Amino acid sequence: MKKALVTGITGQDGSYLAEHLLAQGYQVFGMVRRASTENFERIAAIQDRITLEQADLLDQPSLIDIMGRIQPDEIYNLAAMSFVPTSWSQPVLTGEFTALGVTRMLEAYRHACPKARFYQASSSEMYGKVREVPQTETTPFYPRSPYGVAKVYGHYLTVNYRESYNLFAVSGILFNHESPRRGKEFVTRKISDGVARIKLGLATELRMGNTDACRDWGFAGDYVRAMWMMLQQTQPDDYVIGTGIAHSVKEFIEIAFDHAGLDWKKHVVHDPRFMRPAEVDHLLADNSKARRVLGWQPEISFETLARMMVDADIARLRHATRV
Ligand code: NAP
Ligand code: F7E
Repeated sequence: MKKALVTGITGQDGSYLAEHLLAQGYQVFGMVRRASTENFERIAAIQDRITLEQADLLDQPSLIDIMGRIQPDEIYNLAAMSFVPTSWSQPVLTGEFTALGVTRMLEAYRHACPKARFYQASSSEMYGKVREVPQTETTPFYPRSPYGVAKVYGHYLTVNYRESYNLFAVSGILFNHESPRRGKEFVTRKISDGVARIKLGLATELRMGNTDACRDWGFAGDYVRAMWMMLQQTQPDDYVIGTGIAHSVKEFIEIAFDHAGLDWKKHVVHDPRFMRPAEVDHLLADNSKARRVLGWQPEISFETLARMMVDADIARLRHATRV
């Protein structure tokens, strides 16, 4: 039985990846940081089938300790401070988690279990103010937030450790991916949750920032398959993962409100508090390498994703409030 260690297992991607790995017959170990209250909502359904280990990206000895004890075959480094606006208000902590955290993970890996395979969660935010359209594995980076800058560091460090120490370390450059498990501050989930609240009479308006921004949005369940596929190749390499189709925030709003039988113009209010100091205007993936080499392709469309998220939030709030 293969062993996988997943950091960030309590997050959106970690929970879907853990389910995928269990379905492939892996023994799954999840790294969690100590908190005064448990934060296991997303992994509640699989908690009795996985092993949780306490460690922290800020604490080098704890990382060496869990990798040394578990001796994983595969390591998926998904843990990070992942919300872009917080990276301006907490830039130093973002650097510690999202940049230096990768160094600590790679150091633990090369000393404690160098025969393992390592996945780093890189991001389309590295392209920022894009240098070419669509973006490929060779498009130069131009990050627009402390988060994007930190991810560029983690990306190049992963490449450097692969080349310096001959490790099987790969970097997945994933474009935005969403699901009913997405954190509620990210734009898609903010909209689906807002639509559900308005539909059930719990709210009347939804306050939004820049609705002209465009992203290449996919479904998180499809994207964790790509992470796993990258670690099954004969050679370590980096891959862009996205759908190849971009949509605006406004389009997501229209589909989500329409699906609930609501007119978005009556409810959506512009709020400058949600504008960013530097914006990423338009991201679009060229996923041809992933399709060709990995045989990966996305299954869930943008429209299906938006409707799935609205349905899930309406069902969740109906259950919670018995409306
Ligand atoms: P998420 O839902 O925000 O989850 C982040 C995870 O990191 C949580 O489990 C969190 O634990 C953990 N974490 C944060 N700081 C930690 C620390 N100091 N020590 C240990 N664990 C820590 O993020 P996601 O959407 O699943 O994304 C997964 C990864 O992919 C992240 O690295 C993100 O930056 C990257 N990424 C995401 C996307 C996307 O569209 N979703 C696209 C490209 C790249 P707690 O539960 O304790 O907070
Ligand atoms: O914003 C605009 C906002 O916060 C998307 C993370 O997973 O994907 C994510 O980063 C767009 C931006 O995601 C609101 O200005 C408008 O242009 O959902 P988001 P993100 O910043 O693209 C990448 C790939 C990651 O790696 C990150 O970890 O939507 N927008 N109005 C808004 N965004 C938010 N959050 N809230 C608004 O009210």
